[in-house]
Amino acid sequence: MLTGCEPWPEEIARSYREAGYWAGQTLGEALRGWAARGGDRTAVVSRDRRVSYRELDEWVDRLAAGFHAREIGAGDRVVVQLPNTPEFIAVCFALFRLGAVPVFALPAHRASEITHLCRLTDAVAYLVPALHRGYDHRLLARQVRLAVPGVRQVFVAGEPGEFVALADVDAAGTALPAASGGLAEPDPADVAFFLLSGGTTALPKLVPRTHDDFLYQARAASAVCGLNQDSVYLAALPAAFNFAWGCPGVLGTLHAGGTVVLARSASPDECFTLIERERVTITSVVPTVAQLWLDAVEWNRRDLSSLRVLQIGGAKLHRELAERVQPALGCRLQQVLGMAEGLICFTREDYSAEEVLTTQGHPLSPADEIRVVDEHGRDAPDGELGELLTRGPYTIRGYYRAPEHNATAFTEDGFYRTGDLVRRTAAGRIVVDGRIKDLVNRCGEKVSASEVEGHLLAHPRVAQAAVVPAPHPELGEQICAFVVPSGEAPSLVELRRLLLDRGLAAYKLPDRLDVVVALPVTGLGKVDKKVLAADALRRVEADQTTDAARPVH
Ligand code: J2J
Repeated sequence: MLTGCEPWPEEIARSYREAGYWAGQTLGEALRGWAARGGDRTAVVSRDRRVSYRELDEWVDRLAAGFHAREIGAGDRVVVQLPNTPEFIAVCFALFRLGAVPVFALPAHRASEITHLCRLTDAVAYLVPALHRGYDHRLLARQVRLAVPGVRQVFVAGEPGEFVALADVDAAGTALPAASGGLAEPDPADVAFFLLSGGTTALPKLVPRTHDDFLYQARAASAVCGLNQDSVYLAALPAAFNFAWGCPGVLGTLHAGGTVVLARSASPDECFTLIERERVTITSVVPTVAQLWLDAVEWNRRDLSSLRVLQIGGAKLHRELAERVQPALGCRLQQVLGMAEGLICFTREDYSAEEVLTTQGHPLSPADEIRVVDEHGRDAPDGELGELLTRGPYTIRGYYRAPEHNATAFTEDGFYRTGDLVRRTAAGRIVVDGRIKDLVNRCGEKVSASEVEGHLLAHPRVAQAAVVPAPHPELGEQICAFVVPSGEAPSLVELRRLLLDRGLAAYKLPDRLDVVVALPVTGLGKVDKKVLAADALRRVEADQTTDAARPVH
């Protein structure tokens, strides 16, 4: 396994193989099988293109050959930041075939996140769109190359500027790597790609996912959702997000022989049009997007009757919203509790209506092990709140190159501490109550409080800063910054501009600012986030009643 990654203990790995969870196949090989079965049926659709299974497979081979010719090979890390386009899928599979390891950046990431990812992984290449949502990613690539010279090559989907056009990598006539000296297939037990954790640390931790473990996840999720050749999955969220990539998402749909439809944004306009045009049967969204859709459906004229399942996950789904899904969209709701690190829970078709509305389901795999523990690490009885711990055939044993963090994020016997506060019902369903991690869950995007705090402290007139969540009707949670100024307090606008200038993704900017004379501290002298969160809630409520100082978003 790639150095810096924590493998499963040998005996456990063997048991996962013997039980058939790990099939000993790489993602690149899997696509060959899917293409052999799928042939000329449509694998991927985007706004303006349709790619058949056969075409996808051949395209992937040409790209693999092109990357190989440009000296990208087994074990090389490549930061991939592409929007939902067929290129994203083709590039990832091309890298899988070479044994190179894509690092899944999100389209919203900027210099701060991308340079971190490139440095942490020693990436040799970076893949970007030319323009996305009005932003020129070639500018970002220039910054990244200056900051991290190890990034030898930049590939651009679109007009490349001084970089290499992805279209030139896709060079017909280049010898396939397999034919040009017999490149070995990567080991199915090795890392296929890196997902980003929604974690608590200042910058995202990298989640190494293996061919074996992820193919199992996609296969099993596809089975739970009953996908088949007639399934049409709409990727409304970024395909680089685990939820849209493999729960069952893009990979689960390709495994089932269905069709993946790629939306550039989760807007109801675009997604409803695609649902009608492509007869989409299943899609997945975060609660804030679900809310937008449910509001839009009232005036929307599109025919959404093909939709059978709306998966909602990524953040707490409130009952009032959950109740609106079936009547408004005419489809079944499926709640999904997932995490880049692994474990996924789904509500199932045979659940009672009440369970679907109020629980986040039970684990995907019979081999998923779940514990709910109190603060002393003792198992909590059913119905009692505790932290969710888990291990299993698709849950990592450690983050990449993070031994110190791993020492606390995992138990000695390999359980991942999710940081989620849950209870288990007598029927074994998991209900998420909140979280013990230091995060703001804004529209399903996990924003690390300490990361934002670090950047706020860079302002010369910020002496102390603390970031906590507060509820927000549209965002789910909003980012509240408390600042102790030195001298004249900076304004929210000023701080937001500073954070943008420092290369922070826009979704991490504080929604509100409260200037205070001191931060509350615990007995140990740490900032007391519980007190602060309660304070933020009071202030938000007070603002609502006086209708003053609306948050910026
Ligand atoms: C409450 N909190 C939830 C839910 C995730 C599928 C779906 C989502 C993700 C994801 C994912 C929640 N109710 N239904 O990877 O495959 C919070 C928890 C969890 C964290 C993980 C998938 N579903 N959460 O959101 O890695 O706090 O993955 O630990 O981004 O989101 O975040 P992330």
